[in-house]
Amino acid sequence: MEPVRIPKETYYVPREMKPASLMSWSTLVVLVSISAGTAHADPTLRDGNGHSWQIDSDDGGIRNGTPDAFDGWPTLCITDDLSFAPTDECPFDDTYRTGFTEPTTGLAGREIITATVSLANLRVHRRIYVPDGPGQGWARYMEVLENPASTPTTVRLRVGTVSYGSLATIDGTGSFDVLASSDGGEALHRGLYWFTTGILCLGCGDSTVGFVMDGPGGSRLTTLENDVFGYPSRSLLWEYDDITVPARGTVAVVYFLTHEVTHQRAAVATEELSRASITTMAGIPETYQVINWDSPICGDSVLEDGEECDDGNADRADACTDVCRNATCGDGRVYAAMEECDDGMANADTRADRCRTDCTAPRCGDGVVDTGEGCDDGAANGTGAGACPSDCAEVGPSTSEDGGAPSASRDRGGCAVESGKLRGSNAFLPVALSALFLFGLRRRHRSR
Ligand SMILES: [Ca+2]
Ligand SMILES: [Ca+2]
Ligand SMILES: [Ca+2]
Ligand SMILES: [Ca+2]
Repeated sequence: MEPVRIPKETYYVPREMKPASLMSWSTLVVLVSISAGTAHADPTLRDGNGHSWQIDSDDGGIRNGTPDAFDGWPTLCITDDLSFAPTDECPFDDTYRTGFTEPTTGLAGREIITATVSLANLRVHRRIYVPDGPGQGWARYMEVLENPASTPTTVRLRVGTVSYGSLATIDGTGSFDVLASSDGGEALHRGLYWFTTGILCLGCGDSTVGFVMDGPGGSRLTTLENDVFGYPSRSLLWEYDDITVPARGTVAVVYFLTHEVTHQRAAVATEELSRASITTMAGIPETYQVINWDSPICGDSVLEDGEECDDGNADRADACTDVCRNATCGDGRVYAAMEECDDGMANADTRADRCRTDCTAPRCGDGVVDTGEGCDDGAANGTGAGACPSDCAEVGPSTSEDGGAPSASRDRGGCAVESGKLRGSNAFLPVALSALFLFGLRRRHRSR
């Protein structure tokens, strides 16, 4: 039996439960960590969903994520030994380590740039970009390989678990479950370009995570495995082989990681990231040759395969969204001129305080008792005869005009129940108990 996991950090608080003051967290929080006697700063970026990404200043991996995810992952290994096998552990000399040199930042503080080190005759650094726009629960990793020599160099690049299990989000279950993927299957293989995995462990703060290894038109993936180094449920690596860095040129390998708190949101967010846009590819220097993406760019004003529209911007609130889809209710983006709200798959017509499935905000008259409402009978509000008043205010005993006879609203006992069905059963309960009591009295009377 697996031991119960103890959360390493704070419990995850769903976005809708956070006070407004916490929703505007500062964009960059630098936490100082003490590790193995070495003091170093590990910068933490918070994404657009309020989740944190703490970047290890030594290897550029994610030291910790909240909700708990990725811990210690991904490490980078680069070798010019092209016979290197996926089952081989990366030699220390091929593994990216900075010696805890302080990272710098780019993209207005949203990108962590780790120190440059020499590996396989290349100058190597990592860039981790975490935007904080609405719904942006992701990090973009960019491995940058600069060739200072006058001759080209060909290398093999590994991302992920290098020598031991370190993908905390999928531990504890003994299995590695692919929840959604670019081909709809549940197996990892080199033909995939995105997938999601993870467990939702209630109370432990784990999240569902997604991986976009490369763009569908530019795949260079040659290995994608999770069963390595004896850690089938805690290891994950992939490789890009035969990467030739031109003389005095710079090559970049770009991939994305997502944090979400439901499987459905993770699948949607990860699939959307697999389609490149001016937002997801922001800030990549033109001198970098990105070798694993060859996709249409959403936002370049050119209507291409896979795009319903392209209005040349990254605005997600207009008629053509930031993923080049025509705006619809349910796409998780508030179409400014047409919708009051849109929480995507969280839209609901029977839950309190949710955005409704027609993208209108919860209100008095929608038939659901929302915060601030004592009752809500929908179209029956204000029709009298015990119905909820037209302003959805609770009808209290002192304001009753019938001398204190129970009103339908009072029968609800003031409980903020969510659906009409639940309210109906609440009102029915005292009646049923009274009937049973009277029935029992009658039987006792007859039996005498
Ligand atoms: Ca386009
Ligand atoms: Ca737009
Ligand atoms: Ca919408
Ligand atoms: Ca309501």
